[in-house]
Amino acid sequence: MRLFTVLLKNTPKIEYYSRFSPSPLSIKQFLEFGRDNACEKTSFMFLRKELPVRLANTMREVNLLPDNLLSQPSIKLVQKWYMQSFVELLGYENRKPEDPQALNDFLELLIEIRNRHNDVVPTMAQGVIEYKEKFGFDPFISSNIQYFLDRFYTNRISFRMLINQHTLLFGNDTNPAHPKHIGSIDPTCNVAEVVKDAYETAKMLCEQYYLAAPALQIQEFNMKQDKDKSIQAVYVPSHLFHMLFELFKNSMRASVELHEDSKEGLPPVKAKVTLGKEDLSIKISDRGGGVPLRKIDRLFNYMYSTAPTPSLEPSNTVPLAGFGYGLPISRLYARYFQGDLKLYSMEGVGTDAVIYLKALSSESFERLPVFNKSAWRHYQTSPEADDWSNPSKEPRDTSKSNYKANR
Ligand code: W6P
Repeated sequence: MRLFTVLLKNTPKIEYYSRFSPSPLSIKQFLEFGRDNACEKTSFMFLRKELPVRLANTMREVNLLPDNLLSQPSIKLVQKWYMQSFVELLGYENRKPEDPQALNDFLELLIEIRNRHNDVVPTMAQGVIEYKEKFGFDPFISSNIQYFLDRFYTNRISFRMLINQHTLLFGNDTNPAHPKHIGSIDPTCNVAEVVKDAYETAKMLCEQYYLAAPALQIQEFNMKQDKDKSIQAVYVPSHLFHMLFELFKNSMRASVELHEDSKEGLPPVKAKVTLGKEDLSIKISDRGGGVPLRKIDRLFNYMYSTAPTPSLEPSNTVPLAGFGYGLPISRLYARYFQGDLKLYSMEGVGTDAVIYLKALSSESFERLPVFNKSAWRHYQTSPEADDWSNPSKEPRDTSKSNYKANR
């Protein structure tokens, strides 16, 4: 069936499911559910409703994008994937949880859906490129896209989190490498170990490309647990790795490019891991020359950081490319469980990047976008005339410079 026909037939269902708000879970809840005698039937009954709810909320929001963007072929392709997954999930509305066949089919469907959605991020990026090539960079569209993609990718992170928990807990492949993990969660995640891991991986890329890489120095301040024990988190190590790897790539690139020809050698990248009552924080500091404040926002801007004509081929991308979608998506991973990722740069010297995580798994609830009136309003606002003064080139020309003609 054509997309149009499928869409027409299922519009009432999308509408129905999008009226429910997604139900956020905390890491503690993920853990408790998965820990002892996790029940596949319960998980099945939760997911056959929650997954369509999360899909429908996001699908409604996609439709609010400007027509010029929606009509790009890459965006259409992504919409098709969402529609197909949504329809396939609806096939379980009336299946019996007592039927072992239904449970097995459902598990296989989740794996299929996960694979289908593997390339959503580069494909959406391609859509933004297609738009930019045809219509150019527009600050209004850019802020629309920023708002949308932050929510869309957060939804995707959450969707994959739910799928991964189900398939890891109930698939036959019980994770042999990490028997202590509950699905994708490590209840005793050694943060410094993940820091070292991410550093080593970035270092290999850096050395391949630049034939040198900065050293790493790690410091820990455990103000909460056993003072001399390394800091542990209840967290998804793959999320943490993703963020740290991205930060290390950026720090290494800046450091090597600034100090390539200097005799003093490469300044090390320093990592500081701290644990307080509320926050578990990880700071990565480089001496790579920093970024002026004016340019910091751009590092997180999707439209700005999509290169004009990149290729989807990984072989054509530069190692340590950085400044792609890596930073904005890393920040979404941090925010997903109520943390954050911030950059503090001092131009001329270097940059501190800080990842903030919640120290308590009972406080790390999923932070999920909801499709509602308030979200809808974000897409309707027209570009306002600026409500801050513009410096004039000719000082005190009272005849025109500050005359309120703009709006
Ligand atoms: C830089 C630019 C940057 C982005 C993110 C993390 C670290 C750094 N260092 O110079």
